[in-house]
Amino acid sequence: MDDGTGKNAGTTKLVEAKRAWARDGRLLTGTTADPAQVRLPPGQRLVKDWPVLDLGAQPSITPQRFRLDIDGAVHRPLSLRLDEFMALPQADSVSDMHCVTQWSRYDNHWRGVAARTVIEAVQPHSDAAHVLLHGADGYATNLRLDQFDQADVFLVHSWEGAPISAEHGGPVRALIPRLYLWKSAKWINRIEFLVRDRPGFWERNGYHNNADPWMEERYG
Ligand SMILES: Nc1nc2c(c(=O)[nH]1)N[C@H]1C(S)=C(S)[C@@H](COP(=O)(O)O)O[C@H]1N2
Ligand SMILES: [Mo]
Repeated sequence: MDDGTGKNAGTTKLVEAKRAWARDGRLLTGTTADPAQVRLPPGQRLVKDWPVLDLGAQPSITPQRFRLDIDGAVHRPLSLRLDEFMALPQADSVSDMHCVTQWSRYDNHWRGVAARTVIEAVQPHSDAAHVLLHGADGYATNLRLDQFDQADVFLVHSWEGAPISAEHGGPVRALIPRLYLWKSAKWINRIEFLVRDRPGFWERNGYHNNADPWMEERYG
């Protein structure tokens, strides 16, 4: 799916539709807000449920098949089995999520491993400035290392006290609550530290590289 053609006709249609939205600037309100003042970003509406959104190929990651590689521009690359990942220091976190398709959900209770725990463990090279998060479905999404290196960024395995379901990216997904949710890779299997930025799937298909909901950075 590297060129955005997707895995089947349905996926291709979905990607095409979203490319068209990006071209037309659909959903843009033309306003921005200060996250310190305004909890709900511009153009968003609150939901109580948690919608499922992906490219349609939901991999089934058994504990045996799970692997998380953390590599690239780091001094101590890691390749973790699920039990090794679960043995890392765990933390609870509460945060909001904001999807570019205009829904937001407040007060999600997460449990997982802090991004900062992982960063400390692998020791990024001094010139590492970006990360690319990969999913087991072939998806990828990029962010700056300083955006990943935040206290509210986690690799989560539980939501509201229960394991994250397969459709939401379980057993482990990324969670970057202050960026649009497409930056939060589901079924995460690789965190690649980079010296130079490299766009992921939606970033190559019309979405914004930075994805700040309060700046309404929907499209690139
Ligand atoms: N591996 C993977 N992660 C992914 C995606 C995907 O297709 N594959 N879709 C992204 C997009 S576009 C969104 S909006 C969110 C949706 O997460 P959810 O289905 O848990 O709501 O996952 C993001 N992470
Ligand atoms: Mo999305």
